[in-house]
Amino acid sequence: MNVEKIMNDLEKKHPGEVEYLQAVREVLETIEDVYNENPQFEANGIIERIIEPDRILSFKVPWTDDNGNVHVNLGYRIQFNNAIGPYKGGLRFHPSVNLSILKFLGFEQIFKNSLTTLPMGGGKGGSDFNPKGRSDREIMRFCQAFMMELWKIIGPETDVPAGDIGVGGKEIGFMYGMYKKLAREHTGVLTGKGLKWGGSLVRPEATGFGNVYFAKEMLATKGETFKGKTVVVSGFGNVAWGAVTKVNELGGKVVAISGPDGYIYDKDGISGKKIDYMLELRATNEDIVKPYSFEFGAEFHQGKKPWEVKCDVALPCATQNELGKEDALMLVKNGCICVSEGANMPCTPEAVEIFLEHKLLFGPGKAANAGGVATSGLEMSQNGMKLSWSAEEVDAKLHGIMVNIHEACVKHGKDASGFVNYVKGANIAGFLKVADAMVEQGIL
Ligand code: NDP
Ligand code: 2IT
Repeated sequence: MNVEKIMNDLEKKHPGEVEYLQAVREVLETIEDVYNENPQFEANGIIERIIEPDRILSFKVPWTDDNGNVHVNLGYRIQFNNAIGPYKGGLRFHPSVNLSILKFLGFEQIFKNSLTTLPMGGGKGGSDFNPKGRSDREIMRFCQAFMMELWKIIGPETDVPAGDIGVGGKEIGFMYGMYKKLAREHTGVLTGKGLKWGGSLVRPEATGFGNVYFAKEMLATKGETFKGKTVVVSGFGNVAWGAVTKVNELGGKVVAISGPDGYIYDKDGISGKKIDYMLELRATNEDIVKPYSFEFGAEFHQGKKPWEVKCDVALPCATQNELGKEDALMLVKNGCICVSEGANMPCTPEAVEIFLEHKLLFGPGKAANAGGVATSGLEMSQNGMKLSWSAEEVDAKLHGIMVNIHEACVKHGKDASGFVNYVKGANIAGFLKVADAMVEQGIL
């Protein structure tokens, strides 16, 4: 495989799609050896076929605000690869959404879903709609308008969307309602549904829980646990909330958490009712973390990232490329031993290089945050069987899946010195299964 030639060709076809090109390069660079050892991959054009999505649906979403003004947003669904199962992946509503971001997310999702061991292909979608400051009725009208287009290409055996940034239980509810009306059927076409109409227990907290389970496995390879560890988390959304909750359960102390307004440092630890308070703040759509500093007497660092806080474990859980080289150097200098990505691609390639160079335990998103989509897969199973499992059952399965993903990363990522490069391990383990399936199914 000639990585530079493939990347040059891809860049010519998709100029300026920075995030997409970044995600593809990382995978190609780490699977190169395995690819070359398996001539059937080259003979079947696996790389050329896997780096381009099967198809992209792009549509306009017209909707009316509470004052009667008309707005038009862009909507997308990227069906990337369905070699091992129906397309599966979240929907993101955020003003920054564009094709490059959705293609990077859809591409990552192929390997992440493969790692879960469940039969799910890769996809992603979303819109540049900004839900911030919008009323519930405005969000409902937007979600309905979005689904009027999306429903044409999704289905429980075809493509199963879920949440991501800006899309939680409320938005899934509105979209599901419209799908049900249009398709005239009550099926598991979306995951992250409400518990009363087909959702799975533990799905809301699954990504954060899974991320901490993965970090726990990484720590165990060094004879360490979360007990007494100081932890720093970025973002305060669905994933960060689950992660903070689980760190507390395992005896760790979260001393910093961030929002777009900056971060708070709480030396006493963010736990119990403080977590509930953060959730309330988020629901108000105002400053996310600043009011916390008044309520609990914590320090507020406006416009700053939390990576300057001394910690043992860092969990970036906000968005892509939020942790750069300087942040990585700061974490290393302060003695951080483990970084586990709750978000998708939150660490820049330069930051990842520093973590690997300094032999930190570094869990890449496609392995470390796979607990969310894995539990979506469990929701699909429950929908298919028309029954529901208890929280304990789902959590036990989620935990087992994260342990297996960790094992797969170790198997494919351990070098002669015993150091585990989890980036390499995750990419190889995720890739092999999809590539084998593509070879067996012929050129399509
Ligand atoms: P949420 O919308 O619940 O929270 C996202 C958080 O990140 C919020 O605090 C948000 O602040 C902040 N944020 C979003 N975009 C930006 C930006 N461009 N710059 C700075 N801050 C930003 O999303 P999730 O918690 O669901 O998702 C967080 C990350 O985890 C994403 O990378 C997502 O792809 C990934 N992920 C999510 C999964 C899931 O099941 N939900 C599964 C696996 C990965 P604000 O709201 O103020 O914008
Ligand atoms: O990035 C992700 O894995 C998600 N947003 C969850 C996808 C899903 O289908 O549950």
